[in-house]
Amino acid sequence: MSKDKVAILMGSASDLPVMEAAGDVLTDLNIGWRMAVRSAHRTPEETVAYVRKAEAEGVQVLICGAGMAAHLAGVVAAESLLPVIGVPINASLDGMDALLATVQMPPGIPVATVAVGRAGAKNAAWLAARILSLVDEDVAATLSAAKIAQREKVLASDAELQARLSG
Ligand code: RP5
Repeated sequence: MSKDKVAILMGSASDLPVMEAAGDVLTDLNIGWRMAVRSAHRTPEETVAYVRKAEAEGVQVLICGAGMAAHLAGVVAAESLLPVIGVPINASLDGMDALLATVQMPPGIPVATVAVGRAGAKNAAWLAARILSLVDEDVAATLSAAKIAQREKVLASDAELQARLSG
């Protein structure tokens, strides 16, 4: 059994500059993860094999990023009962093609679709952490601390702004 709780898949190595943001957030949250390039279109058999192995090794959430006709998250959701989070990537048409291909799943095969690009990749990791926190007290505690830190950061930036405006 591996310590990796999240697997990050991407349709092409060209997606890495976006998808690496998901790994960075998971690392910050102290959650084990793995990453691979698997294409729904170019390597369908290897994609399914990767998912099967990840399941067998204890991975609990799957994050899938792809651009253009982005079928990776949908194919993975069709193959696995694990929660699947889809990250649309802007490889053409400002990412609208990937957004619609990822989000418009038929009933019964859900893909939790986040925003296009790096913001979406980051939120995919945050959402994966929230899912894991349901059964992992350490992750729950890390998320609580992160929420407090985010609040304090915003309030500190406002205090700085107010000081500059009044000074
Ligand atoms: C998708 O096609 C990939 O996810 C990528 O976003 C896009 C272009 O792939 P490359 O031609 O750069 O390999 O399958």
